[in-house]
Amino acid sequence: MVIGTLADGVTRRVEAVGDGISGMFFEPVVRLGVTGLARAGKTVFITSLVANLMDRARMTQLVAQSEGRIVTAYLQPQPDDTVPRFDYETHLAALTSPEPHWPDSTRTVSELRLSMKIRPGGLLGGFSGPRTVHIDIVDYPGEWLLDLSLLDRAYAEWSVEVLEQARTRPQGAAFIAAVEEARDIRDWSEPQAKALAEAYRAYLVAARDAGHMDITPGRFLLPGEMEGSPALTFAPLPPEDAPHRKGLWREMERRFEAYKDRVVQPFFRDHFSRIDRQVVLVDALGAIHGGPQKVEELRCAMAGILGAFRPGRNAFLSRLLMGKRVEKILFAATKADHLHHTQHARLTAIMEALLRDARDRAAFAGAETAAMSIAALRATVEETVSHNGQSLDAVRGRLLSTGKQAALYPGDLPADPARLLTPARTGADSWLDADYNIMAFAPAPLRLKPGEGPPHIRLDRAAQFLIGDRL
Ligand SMILES: Nc1nc2c(ncn2[C@@H]2O[C@H](COP(=O)(O)OP(=O)(O)OP(=O)(O)O)[C@@H](O)[C@H]2O)c(=O)[nH]1
Ligand SMILES: [Mg+2]
Repeated sequence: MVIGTLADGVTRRVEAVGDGISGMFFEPVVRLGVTGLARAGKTVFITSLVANLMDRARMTQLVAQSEGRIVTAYLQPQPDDTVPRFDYETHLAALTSPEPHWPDSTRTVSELRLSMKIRPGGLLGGFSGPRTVHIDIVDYPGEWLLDLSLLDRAYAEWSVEVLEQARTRPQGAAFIAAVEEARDIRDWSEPQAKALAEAYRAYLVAARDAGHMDITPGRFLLPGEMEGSPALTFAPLPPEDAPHRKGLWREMERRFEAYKDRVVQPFFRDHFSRIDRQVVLVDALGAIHGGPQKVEELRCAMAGILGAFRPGRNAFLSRLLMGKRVEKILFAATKADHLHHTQHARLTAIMEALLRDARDRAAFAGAETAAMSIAALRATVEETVSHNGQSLDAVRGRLLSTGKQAALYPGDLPADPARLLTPARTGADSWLDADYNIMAFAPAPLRLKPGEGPPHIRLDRAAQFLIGDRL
């Protein structure tokens, strides 16, 4: 009895010392950035990833888990006191309530620390106790990354480019009219500047809602706490030959520069520069459904995003990073539960082709990159339906719009990605020989057994690529 208690006490003391030592000396931290354009699935991804890392029955492709080395995983206060916490509990409650619904759209950067106790593998395994690895997950909008391209550009140059684009789009008509009126204004007033910025923002919102991805400045859609400040109250104006020193053009130029200094640079300094691993979520199915032009925009957006991670991309970033670089970048097509699994390999091949192209365009070298198709939260079941005497591999789920069950056959993705990427590159208006459908499904009610996280598709593979080597 006495010996038992004594021994118990001794091991606990040793444990406490061990904790103290690792706390004092070295607890590795992996900073995992999660990004993607609006509605790509960032919030659902983080929520399901964290839930599945805490309850790991569905994470068999995570090697540390299959080797039985993950002792426990738990949430901890994050290290950064001024960054909003990722609201994990609220998002999980939305997804797992008796009447599950998708989480609300998020507007800003947020962060969550998940700590894992890991038993070392290999020879050391038997000798040392578990060590702690902290995973700091940072959720930020992909639009903010695309702002990096503004740093190398002057106001006049940027204006010409975005005005040209706006002129070709129906959503831009009202804004272009406002620009014509604002030409050469010398005695401008703040309400005029504001009205013009508002018109520009309205155009960006409409363009985004129509599925366009080339939207700058990114913060105009997600203004956060700087809403209404001059750095967020500007708009492109056509170049003027001799802009008046106090005219509207000069003022807009000044605000554009302020945006770069006060909004873009701080984001890269405070968040981006500290990321070790990155996942970029991509709604590839949505783009394919949207047609060749959306796929082309997706391709440009992927190159733009990847370009932000290219070492030596611009002087400001090089100074900031001082040789540090992101080690792994995963491009994941989300919402793969819209497809029967027999088509998943094709979606992955399309993602791989897009990634190859993005690497070429961005002249990217360095980090290890990979492409996958995943679903962070599986909302469908597979089903084979017969249609005109043909049997089709479909998926079934509850429709978001009506709440009714429906089967979806999204169309047959081509085995050769070039069948999509070539028409996209050459500016085709529609897919020639195919039609792709999509439906918005609501999350399915879940009945989870103890130890199980929410159902997913290949979230464990994604986790293995991103953090597996550090566990
Ligand atoms: N079927 C299915 N739909 C998904 C999945 N993940 C996301 N979605 C859908 O995509 C929508 C957007 O997901 P979010 O996680 O909120 O996306 P987000 O990137 O955080 O969006 P913002 O915060 O608005 O930028 C959801 O409301 C769902 O409709 C998934 O794994 N399966
Ligand atoms: Mg979100």
